[in-house]
Amino acid sequence: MKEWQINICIKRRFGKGIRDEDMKFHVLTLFPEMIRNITETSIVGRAVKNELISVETINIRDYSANKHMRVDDYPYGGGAGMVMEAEPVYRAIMAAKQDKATRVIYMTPQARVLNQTKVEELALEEELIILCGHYEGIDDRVLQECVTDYVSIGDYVLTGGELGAAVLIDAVSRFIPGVLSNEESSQFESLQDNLLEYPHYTRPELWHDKEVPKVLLSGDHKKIEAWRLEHSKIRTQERRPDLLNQSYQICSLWYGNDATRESAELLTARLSRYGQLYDYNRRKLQKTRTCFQKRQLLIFYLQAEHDTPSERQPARAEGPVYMTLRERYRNLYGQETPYVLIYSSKEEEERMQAETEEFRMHMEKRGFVKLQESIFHPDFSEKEQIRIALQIRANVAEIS
Ligand code: 6GU
Repeated sequence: MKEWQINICIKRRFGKGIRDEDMKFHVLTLFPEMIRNITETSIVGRAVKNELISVETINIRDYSANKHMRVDDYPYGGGAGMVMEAEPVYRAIMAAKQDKATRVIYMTPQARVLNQTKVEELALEEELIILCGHYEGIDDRVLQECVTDYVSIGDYVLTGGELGAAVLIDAVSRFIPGVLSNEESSQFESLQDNLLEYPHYTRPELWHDKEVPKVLLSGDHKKIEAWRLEHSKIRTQERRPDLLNQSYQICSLWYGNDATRESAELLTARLSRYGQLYDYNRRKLQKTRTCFQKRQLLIFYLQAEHDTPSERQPARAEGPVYMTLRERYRNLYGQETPYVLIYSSKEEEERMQAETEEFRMHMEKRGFVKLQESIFHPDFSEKEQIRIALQIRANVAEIS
């Protein structure tokens, strides 16, 4: 690792987020006991007790329009099995729905399989309605009218959606601050980088003739991080090679003062456990020819103060001389390498328009592809920061 590639993965700085959001789950089901079971025990149970999340179960049968409390009927067109009627499901949804915009998730094998990105996205909501079907399914008309998200938990068929709902609640709850005792643990995760976790070890050092890898005993954090990244990759190659071509190394290139550095550190850590920072205030780095690969994602951070063209003089006695983007990054080469531009404010975005367009053309010739522009600032709320990180990840997922 080169001297300017400051590895920031050990930095844990999410404590300061001001965030009191909890999460309300409304589960619509014919078998509320199945849901209660998971919400009364373990970590999810503790989170409910501590009022970080709440799980309300609504028995669809209570909304039956029928005096026998029946909720299902024979399918039109014939065939085996029963179909849940639209009306009771509709009434149950309406009972749960205080806010018109609340997302309604239908648990079904006929959907995309839940993944970590979807979980994080759902964790940004304040409330979720989860609909569990049974029998052969639910009358499609109520689904068309009410459901916003279809979620499966894997390519197999279950007897009902309740286990899926339990999985969803568990996975989403981990992202609600305070649910996990160590808040950071949900940020630095396996799968965040589309890589599996490296192997873990604890005492004793020798067990059944097997030793703990020596580097983990060295106390050298840089070496340990490098070892972990390497073994994450090896493990992913062995067990989930399909994930590797969705995996990007985050490289944050910044130029400016401590505010820019902070912005770069924060967003990088939100995007990746293994992100790297390149301090382009360094002349040496500006002069060094640097080639990037296809599987790297470059993030450029702009900063109002330093990037104001009127400040072509030294901004301050100690500050760097203003350089255009193109001058600063003249020695970069890519191979269809995607990049993102980060502005620190809306005003900056407008002011920089002409220059960033010139930069885009310059970069295109050098083998880079612009992915997006965003505004990011360390003072943004935690939610907003996560939203921006998710958006970048979603765009990266689209090109891979
Ligand atoms: Cl969410 N529901 C049901 N019934 N079956 C499934 C599923 C969900 N995910 C995979 N199979």
